[in-house]
Amino acid sequence: MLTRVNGDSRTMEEEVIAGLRSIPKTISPKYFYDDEGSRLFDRICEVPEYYATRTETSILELHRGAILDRLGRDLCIIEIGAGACHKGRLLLETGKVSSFIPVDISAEYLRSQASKVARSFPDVSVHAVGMDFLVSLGSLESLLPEVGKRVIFYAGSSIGNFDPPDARRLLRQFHGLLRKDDALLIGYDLKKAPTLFLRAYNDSAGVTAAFNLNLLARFNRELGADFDVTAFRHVARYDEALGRVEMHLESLCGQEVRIADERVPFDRSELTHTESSYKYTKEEFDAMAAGAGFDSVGVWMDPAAYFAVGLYASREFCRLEQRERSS
Ligand code: AVJ
Repeated sequence: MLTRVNGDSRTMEEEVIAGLRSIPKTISPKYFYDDEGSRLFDRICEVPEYYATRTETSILELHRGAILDRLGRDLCIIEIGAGACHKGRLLLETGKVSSFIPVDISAEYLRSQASKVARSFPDVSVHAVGMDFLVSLGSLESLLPEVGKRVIFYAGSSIGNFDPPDARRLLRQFHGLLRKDDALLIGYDLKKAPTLFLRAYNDSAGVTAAFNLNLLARFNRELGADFDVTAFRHVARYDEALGRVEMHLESLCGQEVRIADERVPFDRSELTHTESSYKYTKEEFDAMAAGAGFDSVGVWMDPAAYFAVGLYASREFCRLEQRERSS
């Protein structure tokens, strides 16, 4: 079964033009994932330098039994940004899950993947939800089962795309869907030697560069823009003070680009910020989650401590509100 939820949001055209009119220029990373971008992201997950997906999968494969044992049986897994549902499947394979609610903005793709999941796990009730969770998360509430423990599953260090205040707000929204002792299971990328980040976001096969530049090609395809993709260059760097990898597109010359009916000037060497990917220590992440109403239950890492999967229990909401009032 698929439910679609349409929230009001600005169109891609409005949002892209506003971002390119701001200083510095920015483009939201959510626009990476058209069909071509999703395909390129899958290829990023295969390049040797990009450790994140591979490492998270190995953590889940090794520890999923122990992780879910902390929660009991008859779990309801709500996977946010589920895509191909590969990681959700890893949890369903434990046999401890009775319902699975994958949520993704690409409704059609999600429908086909979710029906495959339903066929593989006939005892699990599967209900796919096609929506932009940044716009409509609240409308999930009416779709969640009353019985069983709810587990929001947000994998892949997608949380890293948000500036910490926005990340905390998103965690708080997740908290709003949970009752006392329901859980959040979340993957995040750990702080480590900057050279490892630089390699991971500047892979030698150039797949990350193609992924970044695909934004411009997508705007040419879908917004009738006239970007010369060869006149921009992929840049990735690590800002140690902010604890984030940044991706940018650098204009290689002074140029003017048309998008819809607008003309946007770019200076030579001007950067357009296309993605942040925040890295955390366990302590930093626990503190942010605590600020959103979550107590740490456990954390699992790979032996090299590249990546972490954290399990958090939701405190009751009234206590959180009291704490906020008193602080
Ligand atoms: C999907 C946001 C987790 O930040 O590492 C990979 C996206 N960008 N290579 C990340 C990404 C460039 C990825 N996330």
